[in-house]
This record gives sequence, structure tokens and C-alpha cells, in this order.
Amino acid sequence: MKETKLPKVAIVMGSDSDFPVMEAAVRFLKDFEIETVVEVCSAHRTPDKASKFAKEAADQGFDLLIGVAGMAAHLPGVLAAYTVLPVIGVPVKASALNGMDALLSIVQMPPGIPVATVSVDGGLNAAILATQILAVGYPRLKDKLKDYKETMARKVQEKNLALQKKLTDG
Ligand code: RP5
Repeated sequence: MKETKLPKVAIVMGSDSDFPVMEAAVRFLKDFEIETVVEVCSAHRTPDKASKFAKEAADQGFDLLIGVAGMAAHLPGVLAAYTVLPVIGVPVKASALNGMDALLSIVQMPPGIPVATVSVDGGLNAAILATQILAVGYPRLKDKLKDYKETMARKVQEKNLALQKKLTDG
């Protein structure tokens, strides 16, 4: 398949305080040459902006949205309500409930409006999952993902060998 446009992802965060959870994700997406827009946009504090962003996302050329929020985290669900683009949700640990509040708010979507939810503070996995979804339409991403996995496996193997040596040497 010929790629006619660059893949484009939006990371939409409920607050700038969510950004540390997404820093590795931004690095990953950049490394994969995926155009990445990061936007602060709250389902509760700026609801009009959140719905507008989601409604216009497909026309703006986005392929996928990553919604990031803590506490009563309605942002990914609101984004999903207003678009047919796939939405990945990242629950953030931002309260005394250690992210359980955000996790349940994001994962327990009603039938008809799915949000693909990653682990609490799982920003990097959201970026990897986004890339895997995009790879269906952007074949070059597939090869890069294979390299990424191979490198990861090699590093684990190196760590295992180092540990075995340490155990043997005492
Ligand atoms: C949520 O409330 C945000 O996504 C953030 O995780 C949390 C706290 O926001 P701030 O008070 O730090 O802006 O809407």
C-alpha cells in the first residue's frame, strides 16, 4: 500500500500535570516519525473544547486519539463519543485512589463507545499500541515495530546472561 500522508496522532490530556506520564510516549512516537500533537483539553473544565477537538479530529487529519486523564477521568470517553477514530485511554495516578478512579472511569465504557484502555500511567504502552494500530495502514511502521521488539528481546537476553554470570561467579 502506498502511503499518501504521514500518520498523525493527538495526545489529549486533561491537565498539563498529566504530561510526565506521556513523555516517553511522545519520544516513542517521534522516533517512529508519527506526527504528534499534544493538547491540554479537559472534559470537565473545557467541555466545549474537548467535544470540538474530537468532532474535528478526523478532518484535521488525525488517525487516532490518545486521551489521558486522572481522577474521574471522562476525557477519553468524551473524545470517543464524538469521533469514529480509535481512542486509547491512559488512566493517570492523580489522587488518593492511586489511579483506580481513573482506570475504572476509562475502562468501563458503555456498549457502543469503546476506549482501548492501557495500564495506570501506561503512557508508553499507549504509544506502542497506537503505532501497532496505525501499522495496518502505514506498512513502514510494521518493520520498525519488529525491530523495536527484537531490540527489546535482545536486551532482556543480555540482562539474563549478565545475571547468570553474576550467579556463577558468586
Ligand atoms: C484530571 O484531573 C486531569 O487529567 C489530571 O489528571 C487531574 C488533576 O488535574 P490538575 O488539578 O493537576 O490540573 O482532570
